[in-house]
Amino acid sequence: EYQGVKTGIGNTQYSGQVTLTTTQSGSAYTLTDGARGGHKTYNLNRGTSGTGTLFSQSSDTWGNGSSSNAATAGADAHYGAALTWDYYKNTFGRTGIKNNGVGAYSRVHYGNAYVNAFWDDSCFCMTYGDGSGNTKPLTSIDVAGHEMSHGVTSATANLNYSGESGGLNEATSDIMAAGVEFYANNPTDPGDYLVGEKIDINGNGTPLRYMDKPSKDGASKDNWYSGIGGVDVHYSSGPANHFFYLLSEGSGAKVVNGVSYDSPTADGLAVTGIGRDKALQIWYRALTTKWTSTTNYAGARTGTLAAAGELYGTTSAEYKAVQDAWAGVGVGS
Ligand code: ASN
Ligand code: ZN
Repeated sequence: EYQGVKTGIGNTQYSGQVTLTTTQSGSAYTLTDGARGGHKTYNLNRGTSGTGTLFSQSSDTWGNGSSSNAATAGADAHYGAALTWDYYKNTFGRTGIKNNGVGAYSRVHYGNAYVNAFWDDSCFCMTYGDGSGNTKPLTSIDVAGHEMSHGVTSATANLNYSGESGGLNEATSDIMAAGVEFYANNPTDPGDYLVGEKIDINGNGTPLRYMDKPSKDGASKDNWYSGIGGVDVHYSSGPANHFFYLLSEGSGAKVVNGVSYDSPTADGLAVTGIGRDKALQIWYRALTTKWTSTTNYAGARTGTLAAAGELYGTTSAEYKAVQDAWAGVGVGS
């Protein structure tokens, strides 16, 4: 019987109509991405264990844009996984989460009205709940990029998920999520320095996190302080997210893709941004070649400076911007 890589259509909830890489097997199509390590997307149908069933149907058009159609979340998740694969491959030359060419798998419709998504190293898989009222699945591009990047962190620096290293682990996922979202260049979900702006987790349209001024979420820290290692890793990520924003875009007011940002600095001094692409290269190089499981904020500064020195030279504007952006969030001087 015929087997082959196909290009299907996804009618997603958060990203409009997209193309999906699928597999034809006889008369059926499945959400199996033969172009990206065989990444498969499964329907848990509200279960919480195993893999449920591989999405399979007689047509290669998936979902209808509404959460009431089970394949819609499948389309969003399959698309997000493909984007994340392509982003790492084309931005950093990384082929898959472990850089071994092997795809992970996704599970959607986890539990009942489960308002979270998570990466799990032990199954090498990612899982999405359906959100409040089972109508807001957590399958947006940035959440996919965030969760799969936890797998990349595990496979590289393996930053411990507590204390300052835990904040750096969380920030790495937020930073790479922004990278994936900008890379996608999707008109329905343009790139931004916000996390979770599509999934309405607060019920009032606000995002989960803000990278220009993390404290806008009411809990995240804008700047490093002694003792920040004692707060939840999703809030101690703040200074690193803030660093990344400052390094990319610089301090002060700015509009990017129609979103207004205003990023103050801890020391009141201006930071001149070097652009997101260079900032991502510096962060990724530090993550994959400088940091270890116990790296703290001081070590993150040292590692990103070493990375910037190797990439651009120690007398470069990029190196100085890394120094200035860390000073802007209270790390080093
Ligand atoms: N969605 C959460 C996160 O990726 C799950 C967790 O707490 N690890 O951070
Ligand atoms: Zn996370």
